This record gives sequence, structure tokens and C-alpha cells, in this order.
Amino acid sequence: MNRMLVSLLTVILSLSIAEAALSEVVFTMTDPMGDDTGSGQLVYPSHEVFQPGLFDLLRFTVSRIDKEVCFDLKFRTVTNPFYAPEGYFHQRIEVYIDTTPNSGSERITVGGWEFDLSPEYGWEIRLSGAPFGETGGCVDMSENLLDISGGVSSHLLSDGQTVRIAVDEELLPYPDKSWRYYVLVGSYDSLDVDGWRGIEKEAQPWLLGGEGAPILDILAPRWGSHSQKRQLERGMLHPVALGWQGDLPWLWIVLFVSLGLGTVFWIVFYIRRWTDG
Ligand SMILES: [Ca+2]
Ligand SMILES: [Ca+2]
Repeated sequence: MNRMLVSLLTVILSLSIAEAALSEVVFTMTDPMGDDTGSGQLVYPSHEVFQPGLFDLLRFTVSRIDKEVCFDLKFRTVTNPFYAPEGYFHQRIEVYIDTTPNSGSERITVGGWEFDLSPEYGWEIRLSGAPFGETGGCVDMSENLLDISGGVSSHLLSDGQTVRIAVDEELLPYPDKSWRYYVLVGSYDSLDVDGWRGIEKEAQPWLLGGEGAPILDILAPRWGSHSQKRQLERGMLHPVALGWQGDLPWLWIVLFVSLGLGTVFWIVFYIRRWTDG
């Protein structure tokens, strides 16, 4: 009996070790909920298929799973009203990766709008997510771009909220924790510039409302000099990476500092009263 139990435990243990070996998270970061308004003034098209939350990125995760590098974007809402084979219809995604400091392309173009990047953080890999077989990618080889679209695909995961862009691992350098990411989300329209749905001042049934580039959400901290609003207003994008993103909850910091100071004053007050007494 004991021997059977030991063998069973050994099998379970080896299975979990094998599972762990097959999947490795390289990067993960949450994005604020409810910031799917670009720099703060974009609105969804007025047609009823544009349900709230379609362009609201909540989390971005990069992992190695089996023989693929997976880029997972979790959204507040995902629907598929026109039966795209990928399981999602609305999201137009761009993931640019800076793998090597001080090199790569220093420009990102979205739906005809150009954004500058810091020369320090140029991109070497571009992955584009869109339904109906429009997902693809390329790698910057200093002189030219190598199209890797044959090994890039996208689909909706079983949670019904996460769009995965999967890339054959042989097409990419080995994913490193030092990689930096630009993750941009817009609305897919096969007929508009590069598949990015356009904008009118007032929202139309099939056009976004507002001004500027048609980017509704960027993976970025809520506060600080690299917030989504600041990046879009300046027209200069800034990548995210592992480590501190400048996204500190300022209210909590103020609260803790006040509490700390209050405690110090309280202690000093009582010590003085005690020594005086
Ligand atoms: Ca968001
Ligand atoms: Ca955001």
C-alpha cells in the first residue's frame, strides 16, 4: 500500500516538474482598468457591437510554453460578433519589443500616426495582432525587416478574455527578462489604415470619437512621467520592463508617511511627558 502511494506521489511530482519546465513566465504586468480612452478623450464607436471594455487591456504576460513564445493580452471584454476564426474580432494589437539597448528602429507608426521612441529603446521585434488571419510579425535585422508572419498566430484563450499571440520560438531570440515592451491597443477595421479603425471628432457608428491617434489603451503605469496620457500627448512612447514602473499608489504613500510621522510625534510627546513627570 505504502509502495503504491509512493509511486503515485512520484508520478504526480514528475508530472508537475515537467509542466513547470514547459511553461516559464518571462514578464507580466497589469494595466489600469477603465483607461481605454487614449489620452483621456477617446470614445468607442456608437454601434451596439462596441461593448464597453473591448479595448481595455488589464494584463500583459510573456511566457515560453512548449515550443512557443506566448504574448497574452487580457481584456475586460472580448466578443466575436462576426465569427472570426481566432475567436475575437475587435482588438487591433501591436507589441513592439526592445531586445537590445541602444539599437533598433526609433519609430512606431499606428494607423498613419507616427510616434518617436528614445534612441535607447528602439525596437527589434514587432508583432501585430488582428483577426481573420491578419496577425503577423517581423524582426529588425539592422538593414532590413525579416517577415516572420508564417510562424505567428493569434487566438482567444478558454477564459474568454485573453488574446494570445503565439510565435514559433525558433523565430525569436531567447526571451530575456531584460526585454522592454510597447503594447498598444486599438479597434480593428480591415478597411482602414493598417487595420486601425479611424477617428472622427464625434463618434460614428463605425468610427471612434475624439482627436489624435486611434490608440485606446497602452500598457503603462497609471501615474508619473511615463503614464499613458503623457506618452500620447507628447507623441513619444516609452516601453515597460521588469522592475519599478513608477506606478506607485500615491494615496497610500501619503497615508503611510502621515501615519509614520504621527506615530513618531506621539512617541516623542509621551516620552517628554513621562520624563517631565
Ligand atoms: Ca487598461
Ligand atoms: Ca493603459
